[in-house]
Amino acid sequence: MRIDIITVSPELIQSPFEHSILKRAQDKGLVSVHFHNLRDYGLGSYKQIDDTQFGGGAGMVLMLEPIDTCISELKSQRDYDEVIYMTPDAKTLNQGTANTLSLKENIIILTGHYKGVDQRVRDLFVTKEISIGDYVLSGGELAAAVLCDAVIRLIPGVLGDETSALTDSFQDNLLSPPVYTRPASYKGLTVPEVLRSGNFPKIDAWRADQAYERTKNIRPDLLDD
Ligand code: 6GU
Repeated sequence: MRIDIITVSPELIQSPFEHSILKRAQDKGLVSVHFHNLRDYGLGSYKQIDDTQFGGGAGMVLMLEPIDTCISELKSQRDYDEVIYMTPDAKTLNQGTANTLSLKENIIILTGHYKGVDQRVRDLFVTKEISIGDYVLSGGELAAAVLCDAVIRLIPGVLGDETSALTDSFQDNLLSPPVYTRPASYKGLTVPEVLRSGNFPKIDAWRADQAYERTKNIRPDLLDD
């Protein structure tokens, strides 16, 4: 998989890709991530990338031309499955979307800033818009890093234990059951007996029950569908 990230702040998004699982995925050649500084495609000697909005109002808007130039250059080099725009005014990211995206070959992720991008960017180039939740971040960069983490860890071969992504919370619309490690007893708090019983069918049943109870208490909305 190849991911091209277009941003006004590459420095804000690069470091998560230099550590842990995201780094290992790249080292293994399972994904390549490329950053493009929108400023490099800016207009004139000031490399202008934003302007005030028509109709008035506070906040700058990212201009159409620099984004067009950058996306067109990328598209001239290869075909893209999706051009994703990170914005709070979109459908919220979920595990299903992450699963779908993990199967794509080439994607572009555009991150907004300031007041966002000229609407015509969205009309002309963007194929999918994603928010990561109902709150506002200063820019789409951190949201793009969140999206990439959720997607990249699902690419086959990225996680050491092939099955571990499958038992994650949300993979099956249930929250994860509680987990414990040594010591079996600590300051009077003991690990549930069943987990130390060695009876694996019983352990599975206990975990399924706990997952359901947790979901019912914390996220009943997940049980609706
Ligand atoms: Cl994708 N961008 C911004 N700026 N804020 C957000 C977001 C995205 N998702 C939730 N809040």
